[in-house]
Amino acid sequence: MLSKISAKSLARRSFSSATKAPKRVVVTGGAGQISYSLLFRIASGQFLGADQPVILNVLDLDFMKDPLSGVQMELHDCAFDTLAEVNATTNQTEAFKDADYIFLVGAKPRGPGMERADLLMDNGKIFVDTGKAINDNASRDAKTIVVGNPANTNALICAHHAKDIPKENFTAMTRLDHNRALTQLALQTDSAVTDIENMVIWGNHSPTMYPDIRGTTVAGKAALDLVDRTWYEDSYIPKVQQRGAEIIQARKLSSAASAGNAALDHMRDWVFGSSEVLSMAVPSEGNPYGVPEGLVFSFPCKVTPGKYEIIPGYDNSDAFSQEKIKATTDELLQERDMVSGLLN
Ligand code: NAX
Repeated sequence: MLSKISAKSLARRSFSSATKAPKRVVVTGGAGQISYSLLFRIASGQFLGADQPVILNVLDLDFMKDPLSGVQMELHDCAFDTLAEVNATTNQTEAFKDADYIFLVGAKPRGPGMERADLLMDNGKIFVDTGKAINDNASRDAKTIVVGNPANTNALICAHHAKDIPKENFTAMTRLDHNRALTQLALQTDSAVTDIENMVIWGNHSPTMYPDIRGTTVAGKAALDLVDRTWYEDSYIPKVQQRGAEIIQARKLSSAASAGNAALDHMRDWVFGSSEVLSMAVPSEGNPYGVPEGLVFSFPCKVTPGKYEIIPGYDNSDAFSQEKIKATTDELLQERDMVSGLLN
């Protein structure tokens, strides 16, 4: 049985931007480690700007209500100018009420001996309820990013059950993979990440993703002219694909601050636009690449304020790209088959 912990409205000192109405931002998995980084950045204005008050609704499961209330206390203790209110709750209806922006971070982790299919089903069921709760409570324009794994398929399920909200408002995060790909290329070419343009992650947020540098430039030069093809295929691609596992091995914990950072990048760029080519996992409906419809797939995207579009024109006809894109597409099709009972 879900219960509300508290919903204390803070009497904040006056905003420099008192004329702006607060935006409601929801973060699920609020007591988890990604949220412990993400929440403080949203609250401090790094998501919507220093002149935009936010009301943060932070959701976790009932058994996490004590740690969740501790996070709420710490948010209070920061006295952020942009934080109008912080509500810690274990009640989905309350969390998603009138939400403008939704970060779905919470998910069940893969336990010992658990098969991928079990993980998909267990999390899938969560995202059925979440989709319905968003549908029944959030703003009709609410924009959602799914971070909790398996992120692409969770987003698909969630969008399916939020029947009155446009599908394209549900996305999944491959921005961490994109950022990892940028930095690994910058390190190899002894350049800055800001020198790199046109990086693309195709497909699933999983080890089948395809980090594609065929069109990428580094300070205006073709990336593939600057690196060895063997390095690209045998070192770079596996490094980006397996970076999450590498972090777990080193830190004994999974990526947290970098994941929170990527979620913030994804949502901020979606809200404000960007001149960069960005990787976003988005519904595949109407995509120009022949990826089957009914998946949430990472494509190169152009983002203008409030709107993204899949960028057409990448030539994926070479055998290498075809094989990579097929592998990640097949995996997403298999995931969808495994949860087909949740997509009725
Ligand atoms: P933690 O285990 O630290 O925190 C997860 C929190 O979510 C817990 O407090 C848990 O109680 C809560 N939770 C579980 N189900 C919930 C539900 N139905 N409603 C609300 N809260 C719920 O995990 P953390 O390290 O924060 O990672 C969160 C998710 O992000 C995991 O699924 C993880 O696999 C995924 N990741 C996704 C990445 C991506 O690029 N898409 C990268 C980082 C991360 O691995």
